[in-house]
Amino acid sequence: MQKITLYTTIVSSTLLWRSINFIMAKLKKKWRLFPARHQLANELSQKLNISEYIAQALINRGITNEQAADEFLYAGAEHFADPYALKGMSAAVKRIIQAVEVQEKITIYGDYDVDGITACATLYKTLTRLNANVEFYIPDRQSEGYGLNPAALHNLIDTGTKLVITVDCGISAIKEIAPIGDQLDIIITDHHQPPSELPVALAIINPKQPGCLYPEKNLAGVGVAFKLCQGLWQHYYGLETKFFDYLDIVAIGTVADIVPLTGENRVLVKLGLKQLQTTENLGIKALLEVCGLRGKVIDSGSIGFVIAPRLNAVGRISQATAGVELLITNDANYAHELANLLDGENLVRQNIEKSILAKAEEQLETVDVGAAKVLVLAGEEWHSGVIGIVASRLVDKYYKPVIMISIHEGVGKGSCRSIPAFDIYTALTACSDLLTQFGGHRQAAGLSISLPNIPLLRERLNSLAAETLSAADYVPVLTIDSILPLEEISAPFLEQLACLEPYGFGNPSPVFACHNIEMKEKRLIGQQSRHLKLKLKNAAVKDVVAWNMAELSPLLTCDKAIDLVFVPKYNEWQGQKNLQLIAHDVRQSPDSQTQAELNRIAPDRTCIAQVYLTLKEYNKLGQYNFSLQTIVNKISSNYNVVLSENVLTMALTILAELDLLTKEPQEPQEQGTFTIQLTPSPLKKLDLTNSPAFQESIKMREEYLSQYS
Ligand SMILES: [Mn+2]
Repeated sequence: MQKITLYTTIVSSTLLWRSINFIMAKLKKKWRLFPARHQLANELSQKLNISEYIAQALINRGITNEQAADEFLYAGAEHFADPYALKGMSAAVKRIIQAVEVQEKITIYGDYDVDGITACATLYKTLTRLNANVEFYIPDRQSEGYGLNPAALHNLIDTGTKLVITVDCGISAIKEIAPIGDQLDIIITDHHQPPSELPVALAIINPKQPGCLYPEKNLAGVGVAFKLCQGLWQHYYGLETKFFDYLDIVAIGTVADIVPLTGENRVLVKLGLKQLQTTENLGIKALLEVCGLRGKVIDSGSIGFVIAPRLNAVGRISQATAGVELLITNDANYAHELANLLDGENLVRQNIEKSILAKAEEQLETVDVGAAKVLVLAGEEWHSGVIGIVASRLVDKYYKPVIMISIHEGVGKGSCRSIPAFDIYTALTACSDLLTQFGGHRQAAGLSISLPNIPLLRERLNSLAAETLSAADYVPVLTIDSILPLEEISAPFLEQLACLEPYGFGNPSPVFACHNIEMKEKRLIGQQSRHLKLKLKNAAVKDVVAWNMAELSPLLTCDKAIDLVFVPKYNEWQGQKNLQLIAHDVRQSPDSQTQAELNRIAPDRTCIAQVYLTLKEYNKLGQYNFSLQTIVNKISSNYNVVLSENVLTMALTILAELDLLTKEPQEPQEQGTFTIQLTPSPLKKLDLTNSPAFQESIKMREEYLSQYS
């Protein structure tokens, strides 16, 4: 018995050690600060009456002039482009009107993902309001797959459909459409990349097709469907009538499809989110209630993490039709029934996901994960609708490219998710001789493979990654907009910050950093104590929450200083608004030894203040001429700090850039001596970050630290 216990102790401590090693590796993130553009930020800040830090965030997003910034901050419906600028719009509208007039049966042909479901619902609701005779069709994910298929089209012909309008699919359906001939009119609306040869259809609406001058190329499928609705509405009710009734649905599809939230997409989502908050849509209302979002602030995160997975779940597990039904129903009871169904399906999906994730982690136990460059995992009958999500989770956890392969009847179907440095599509192309089929893009792809080739693929991808990636490519990068003094965070600041929303793909939330903030309390919170809560010894902000970062806790010591990467947010609880920082990363500020090292590289605030005060003391005594060594000696005796002449020179440059002193070589020229005179103390509060040399200094210190962490 004794022996066995000992044995298990050894095994578990080895495992524990491995996992600790792993967590340490995972925690290490590189902090990368955007270059500060003080002059421009200052200019924008004054012209738009916004904080300089907000202006800098705009600049970081490529918005560098007043007009662009104004449009970005206050974008509204006036930025919607004319739907008739889409090639094919007039022809499509004309044919649909004709169908409405003679009550021909129209079928909307959609897709089982959230984009397809919402596109279908938006067009269905619009056509119903225009008194069309309309139905919809969503192919089954498992038995039919994505896009148009001949059997489904023939079935539609047999049941009396005269006009098919596709949403979120159809642009590649040359073969499927060709044999239909004139038995059916087809209007294609899609947003996927068109192939070189387009299908023969009555009209094609796709902003990416050749010859389409529409300015917004990145619309989701639901965005394209919405433009068609807008076009129809304008035809019936004139140019002046705005048609924005279903933007709540449009926002859900646009966020879920992960198209860039810039330009028209951003406006659609911005207005749509507002509409969601007070939605009249019975299905959405019921769904919000089921997932506990009723009455809460709904942002793009609520769509991405709560609403979309539930709509997606029905398409993944059973029938996506229920998703469309939910969005179009006018019956409150039915809406609740469907919302519960979706929620239940999502629970099923979560459980399948958990069990596959557990099996994947089990396989990883037998692999040297630290040494692997690409993780290739395979299992019998892993649910094909869920392996992509599991692959994403593993990428989040291990920060390595992951391929999850589900084996069914001797054939492997895989979902690939990658890290930014590794182009998985190009890598698969290089392995195409091992694959039966593959497709996708840089960060996500799919493949089919025969079983014997799986180990070969693993080997080939690992050596490819070993050749092309460096160790640094496996360190996640945290991009920081600017160093933000906590005193800057105020109600108006947060209001201005909110104008940059909605965040998401293509428009990430601004992220800030601060250094040397004393932390006086830490504790674990939440279920299974997964989250970390910190209390700061700071007048402006006291609370920091670090979601899912409990493992950082042992690395932090109370009553010492920390460095933080964060997003400021109001936390609303029981009617109380409380400012908190949502941490993206936390680390202990460098200890005194590292601090001393840092002071040999570049000056920080304290060091600059010491230089300033020392010079002030001399000037008071009427002394203006110095060698650098004199100042170094004086600072050393005053503060017990040894500065290098280099660092002192940088500090003097920073003070000069802030107009706090003038520094001239002494006349007659004597080697290494200067006349240094302080200017009268400035009245307004001093901002060190206005000095480019100070920015440079921060960067040098950051780089030094990143080598050490
Ligand atoms: Mn889509």
